[in-house]
Amino acid sequence: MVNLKINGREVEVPEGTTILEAAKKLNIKIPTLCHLDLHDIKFVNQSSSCRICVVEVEGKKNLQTACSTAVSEGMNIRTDSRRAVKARRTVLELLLSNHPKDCLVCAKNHDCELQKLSADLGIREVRYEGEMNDFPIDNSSLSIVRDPNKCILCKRCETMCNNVQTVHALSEIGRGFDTVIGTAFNLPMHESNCTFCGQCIAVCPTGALTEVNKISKVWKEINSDKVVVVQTAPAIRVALGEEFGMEPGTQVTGKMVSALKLLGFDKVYDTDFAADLTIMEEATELMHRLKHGGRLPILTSCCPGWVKFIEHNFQDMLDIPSTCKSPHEMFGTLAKTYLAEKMGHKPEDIIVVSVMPCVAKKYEAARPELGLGGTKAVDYVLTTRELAIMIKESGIDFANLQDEEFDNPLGESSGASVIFGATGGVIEAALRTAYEFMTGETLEDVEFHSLRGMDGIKEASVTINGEKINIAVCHGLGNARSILEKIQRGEANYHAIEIMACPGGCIGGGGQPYHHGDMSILKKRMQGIYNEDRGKAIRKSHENPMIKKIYEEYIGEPYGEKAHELLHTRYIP
Ligand code: HC0
Ligand code: SF4
Repeated sequence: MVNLKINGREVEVPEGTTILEAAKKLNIKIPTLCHLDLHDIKFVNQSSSCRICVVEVEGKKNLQTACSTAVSEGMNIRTDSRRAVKARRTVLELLLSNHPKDCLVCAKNHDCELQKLSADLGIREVRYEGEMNDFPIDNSSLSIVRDPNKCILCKRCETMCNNVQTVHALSEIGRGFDTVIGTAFNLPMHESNCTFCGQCIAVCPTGALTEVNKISKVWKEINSDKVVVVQTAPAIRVALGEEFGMEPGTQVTGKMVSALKLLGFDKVYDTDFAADLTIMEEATELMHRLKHGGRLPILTSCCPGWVKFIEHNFQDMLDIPSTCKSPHEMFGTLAKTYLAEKMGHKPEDIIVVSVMPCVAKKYEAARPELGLGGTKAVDYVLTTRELAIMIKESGIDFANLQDEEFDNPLGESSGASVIFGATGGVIEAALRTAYEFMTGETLEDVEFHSLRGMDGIKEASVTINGEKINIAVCHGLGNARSILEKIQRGEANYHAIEIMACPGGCIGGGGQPYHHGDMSILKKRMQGIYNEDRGKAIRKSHENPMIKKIYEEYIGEPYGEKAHELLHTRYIP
């Protein structure tokens, strides 16, 4: 252990602790911009590039960066000396001198860490005026807008993309004033190897990386003659409340439905219904592969960031993901076929909007192989944050809304579908159904706790009909890469694997309310998801009465001919 003094107060911390962490123990906050420590997923951005956290250390001539300087025995530190505070303010003013000051219209207004720090340090003028960068804005992709003029070179996105996700889409280009964080050869994002997972957006402290905004397009549709139907992903309902001051994990399903109706959507449906449908198809596909010697392990295919990752990096393995479309695409397909017939509308008169925690879904919706003869199954994707803006701009008092129910026939769902939103949930839901399909027996205990939680790779074995089925779950693309390499080397003995691109699964998606590095928020959302499952009368997908009905009325057999035509897809090398 090491003993030291910070601002005159004594503290004892383990060897290797940084000044920043030691100060935290004394409830002394040293401001930072580049530093980010998401310890639950072993992600630390320690680039020391912003120099905001400088402190005075007795005996040292220069100020030291608290985020990267380890404590030593007898150290005497001042975080609040005039010299340290003045240096911090100067660094911040220099950053602001080359930053567009369009905060009022910036996508990050109120969520920007640079803006907040300027307010916290009481900056009232920027004393340095000089040249400003004028880089082109990259809005080439369907998911992400990159504005290098707002980048403060903190490298959080680079660490997230390269170290956590192992995609290596972003890195530093150029020198000095001309430095940008960009793609290889500074190509537009849509031409790069970016998976659109959106995790760079989730950690960007400023408005340099944001989602493509579709709010005005959706308003236009709502105010048109079209029938505009909306579906909501599982992970939205435990995070949307945060935008209205509620605790993370608060279940706002009923209020969310009310708000969507007030916004003017003609019908409000649930992606969870389609998640139940996915389970019917995926569980049947697994049984089919087991019975007919198909290639194993089967990999879940509902996460578009992950699908793009395997298409880029493991082209020899494109026969192992499940061929199931993702639930919101299944929903879109059924909305424009089954529902259109039921409602007596032409498919082209129906507009499908998905509210998702994810920015990759925006890109996924435009994939041609998921379309329906020239039209898209899903027309627009909004993130949780975009929905919150629509609710706020409409003056809806969200916190005091009465609960309302989803519309039917595509609004009824089981608890199994809700847990799709957290890492491990898809495979747990599939097991609840596969077990009963394969054994013909009732599964009494539906909760598979070994598949839950924030560990990067989780494993479990379940015995079904005397056969041991080996399961793995991973979240974060770096973990996906290690499991795929293990399969490639022939060292893996799994039957089924769930992969989600975002740490924590969809609850941690790049379109969710910003967590600003507080991982307890993800855990609370996760708890909210499991609470919602526990509160459901039906907790297995195949017991959802609407699912039974749609197979009887329209689809026929799970994994049958019509199911293939409507609900399955292929992968592009
Ligand atoms: Fe997910 Fe989904 S669970 S990807 O994580 O499968 O985005 O929430 O909507 O489609 O259902 C995201 C969340 C979804 C889809 C579902 C899946
Ligand atoms: Fe990297 Fe994901 Fe950001 Fe693309 S969206 S640059 S893959 S972190």
